[in-house]
Amino acid sequence: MRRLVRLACTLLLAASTTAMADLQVSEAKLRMLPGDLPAAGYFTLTNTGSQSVVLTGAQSPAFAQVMMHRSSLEKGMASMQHVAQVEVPAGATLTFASGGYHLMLLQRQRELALGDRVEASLLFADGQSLPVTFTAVPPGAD
Ligand SMILES: [Cu+2]
Repeated sequence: MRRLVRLACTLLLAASTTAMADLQVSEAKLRMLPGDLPAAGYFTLTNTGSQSVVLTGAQSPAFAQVMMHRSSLEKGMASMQHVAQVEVPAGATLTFASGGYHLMLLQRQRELALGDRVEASLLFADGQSLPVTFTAVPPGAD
């Protein structure tokens, strides 16, 4: 029985590895602000697979907390909402960028300098996670 369970786990792992190959991340950048202000995470996520995926958040060992937000302009006022999940349909590209979806990363766990590479994972509703390397960029960078 134990062996069967282990086999099942191995198969599941193999399956999830295949599915993750259908997701591509590019342009992963962390816009750094001075002091202990939160950093903003931007990236482009493309789902090249045949099934939709649901992004539920992210985590990074370099930050105590990572939240998913969406900025919008309402009647000329900029506001920011917490986002619990974002669906990425098959074949679609989701962009996290200034003025729209972004990650908000709080409480740095170590010193970060511009140009540093910061490891993080994107988390999905089915339990999978996708490793992403962000590059720390200055506040004014796109
Ligand atoms: Cu935010």
